[in-house]
Amino acid sequence: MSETHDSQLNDADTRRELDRELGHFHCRIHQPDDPPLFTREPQSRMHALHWRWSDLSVLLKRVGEGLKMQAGGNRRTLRLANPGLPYGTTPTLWASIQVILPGEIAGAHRHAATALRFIMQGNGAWTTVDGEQYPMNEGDFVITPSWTWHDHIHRGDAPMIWLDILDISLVRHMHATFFEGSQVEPQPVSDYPRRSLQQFGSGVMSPVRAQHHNPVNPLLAYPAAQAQAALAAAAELPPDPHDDTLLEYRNPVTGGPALTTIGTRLQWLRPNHACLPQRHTGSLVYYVINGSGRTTVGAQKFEWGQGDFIAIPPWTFYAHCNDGDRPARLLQVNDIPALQALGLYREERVRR
Ligand code: GTQ
Ligand code: FE2
Repeated sequence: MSETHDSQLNDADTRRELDRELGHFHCRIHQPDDPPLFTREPQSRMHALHWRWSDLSVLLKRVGEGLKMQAGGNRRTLRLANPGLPYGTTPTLWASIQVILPGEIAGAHRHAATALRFIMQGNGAWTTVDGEQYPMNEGDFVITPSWTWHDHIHRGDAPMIWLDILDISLVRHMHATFFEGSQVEPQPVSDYPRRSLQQFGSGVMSPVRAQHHNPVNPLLAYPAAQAQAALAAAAELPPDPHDDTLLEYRNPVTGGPALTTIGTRLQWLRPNHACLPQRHTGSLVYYVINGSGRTTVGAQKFEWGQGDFIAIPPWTFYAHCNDGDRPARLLQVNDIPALQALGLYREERVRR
């Protein structure tokens, strides 16, 4: 009886034998030592991570002083590398800090990967995206939708840095990588170099019949002053229990996130408000614009301050707390739009 039962369950030898034959036909069957096809819930190999500004600032100085821009594919960047992953910062996103020196030109190219930039420090650089040219000053948010030509020029007189986030890992997983260009020269600038901002930048009015615009998002630049004013106004309202005050950089036409695969948000954490834990599918990268606080991510606790970065893996509980006496402002970048587009977004919010 037990022998029959056993041989029904244990066909390991047959499986292995058959698998060898099947391999010839490029087929296979599940083997006893294969990991399970499904886990009950996501088990990310990405590590929760905290990069401190005190470390980054020293490294950035060395990168800025030591590395030539041309040698690095016309870009000089410090990448935030996650030790749990073969490459990138999260399963989908690459976060890098780009250093540009006065007078430098990061020449034109385009790629299938979508990019966004948030200016960390400095003023006087300009980015040109499909012929439109926007200033890059501290706190500005500018986007490079998939396959748009882009180059950056620094006309200021001191080195500057900004955060680049691209969905390179997502595009790589999809085997959808395209790249063209790498010209040293900047691209020509349009006669109407601020058109997207002039048409769509007010946030409250949109043109009834728009002139030519980018198909992904007609708005390419989100100046700091407007976004910060919106955040400060919203922060006067009662806090959300999980996120305090969290605003999304929107596509003015769809009302959805500014980019199709990447979500970008500004967060305000008021003093003496401990957010409740939440988890969701999708990964996060945080940049601390100013202020200080702590964030628990799974079993870890990160005490952060201005200029720090935090990466949060998918389906891991996290909760922020501002224990300083001033508001803290953070930039949150996520891959939630990609998960939503695929029907894979889920969230759990712990109630008090
Ligand atoms: O500025 O075009 O950090 O193409 C990585 C790839 C920046 C850019 C990065 C890029 C860029
Ligand atoms: Fe690029």
